[in-house]
Amino acid sequence: MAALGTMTAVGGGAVADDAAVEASATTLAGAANISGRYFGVAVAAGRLSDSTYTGIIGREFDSVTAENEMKLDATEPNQNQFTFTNADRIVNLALQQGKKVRGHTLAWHSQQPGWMARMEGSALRQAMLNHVTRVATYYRGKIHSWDVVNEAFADGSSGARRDSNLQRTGNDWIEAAFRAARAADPGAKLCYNDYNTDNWSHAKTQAVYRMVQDFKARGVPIDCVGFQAHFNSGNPVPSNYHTTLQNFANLGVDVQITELDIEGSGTSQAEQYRGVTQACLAVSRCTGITVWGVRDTDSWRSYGTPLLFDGSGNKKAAYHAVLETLNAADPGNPPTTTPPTSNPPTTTTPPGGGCTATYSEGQKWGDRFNGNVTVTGTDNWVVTVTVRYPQRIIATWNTTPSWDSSGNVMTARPNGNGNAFGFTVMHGGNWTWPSLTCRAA
Ligand code: 9MR
Repeated sequence: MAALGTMTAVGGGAVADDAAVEASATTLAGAANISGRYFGVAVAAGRLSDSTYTGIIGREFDSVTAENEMKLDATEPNQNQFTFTNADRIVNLALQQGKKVRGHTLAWHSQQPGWMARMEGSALRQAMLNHVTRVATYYRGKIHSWDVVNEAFADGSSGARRDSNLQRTGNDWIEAAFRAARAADPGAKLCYNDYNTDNWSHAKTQAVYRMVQDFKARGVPIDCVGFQAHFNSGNPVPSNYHTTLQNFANLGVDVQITELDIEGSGTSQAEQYRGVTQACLAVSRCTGITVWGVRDTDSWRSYGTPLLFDGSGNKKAAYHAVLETLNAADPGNPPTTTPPTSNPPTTTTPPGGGCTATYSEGQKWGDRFNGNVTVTGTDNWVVTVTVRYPQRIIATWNTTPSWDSSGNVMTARPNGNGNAFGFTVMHGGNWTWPSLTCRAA
C-alpha cells in the first residue's frame, strides 16, 4: 500500500488513490473537517488570560460558543442597555482564528436580567423580541448558528412546554422569536436547543420533534436543532441516540450536538464519547459537535470530570476515542476539499467609483474559506460583496456590514480608519470568488 497521508496537491493533475488518502488529522477540528464537520468548544471570557486554555482552544477547535457571555443577563443587564464587551472578546478571538461562532442564546427562561425576570405579558413579549432583534443585529454576519430559543420544554412525561414568564406570554412566543431572529440575521442558521432530548422514546424528545415538524409545515424559519447532550450515569447516552438525530434530520433541519459533556473517566467515558461521535457521523445533517468546556476543571460540573482534557490540559482517553472516530469517518459527500484553480479577476473597479477593492484569498477549509478585501481610494467609499448560492457569509471582521434581504449581498467598509476587512464564506461546494464593487458612499 502507498504511503499514508499524501494528499493530491491542488492542480497537480494526479488522481489520489483512495487507499492512499488515509490522511490522519492530529486535532479534533482537523479530524472533524475530514467529513465536512466542525468541532467546537464552550469558552469563558474569564479564562482567556490562561495560556494553556487558549492554547488548546487555538489548536483543537474550529467553533466556539460563549459559555455565559451572550446570555440575556450578560448582554442586556438594564432594559435597552446592551453590553457586548465580554462576548466580543470571545467572538473576536474566534473570528481572528478563522473559527465559527455559535450564538447562545437569544431567548431563555433562565439567566434573565432582573428587570426581565420581573416582567410578564405583552411588555415582556415586546422586550424579548427587542432583545432578539438587537443582539442578532449586532452580531449579524458573525454567527454560524444561533440558539434562538433554549430549553422551552418541561422535563418528565408531560410533553408540555415549560412554565415560564416567556411561555405565559402565549404559546407562539417561540416562533415569534425565530421570525425576529431571521429578520435580524438572515445568514445565520436558527436552532432550537434543549437537553434531555437524546432518547427518542422520551416525551420531551417527542414534544420537541412535533414542534419542529409543525414549524417546518407552517414555514416558521427554523434551520437546526441543538442537542445539548449533558450525560451522566443517571442520564447515559441512549442506545437510540442515532435514531433521534436521524429522525430530526429527516424533518429537514440540521442537527448539532451543542453542549456535550459526559461524566465519568477512563474507558467507559471514552466509549460513550465514541458512541456520540459515531452517532453524529452517521447522520449526514449532523453538522458538528461542541463540547461544553476545555479541561475538566473548566466544567460547570467539574466534580464529574466530564470533558476531553484533564485539569492540566492533557488529552484524556475520551479525547483519543473522539479523535480516532472522527479520523475514521467516511469523507462522504461533501466535503469538497479541492478549490478550483481558476477564478475571476482579483480586482473590480467600477466606473466613477473613485476607489478600488481588491480581493485576496485567505485560509480554506473543507466547508468554508476566508476572503480579504483591501480598499484604496478617496475617503467615504463603500464596498459591496456578493456571494453566490449556496455560499453564505457566516462571519466578518474589521467591518460592521449591512445586508440585503437575500443575505447574499453585504455592504461594508473597514471599521475606523482601516483599509481592509475580511469575511468567512460557507461555500457549499461552490468555490467561486465573491464579486466586489466599490463606490463613493
Ligand atoms: O456552563 C454554564 C454555567 O457556567 C452557568 O453557571 C449556567 C447557568 O445557568 O449555565 C451553564 O450553561 C448551561 C447552558 O447555558 C444551557 N444548557 C445547560 C448548561 C449547563 O448548565
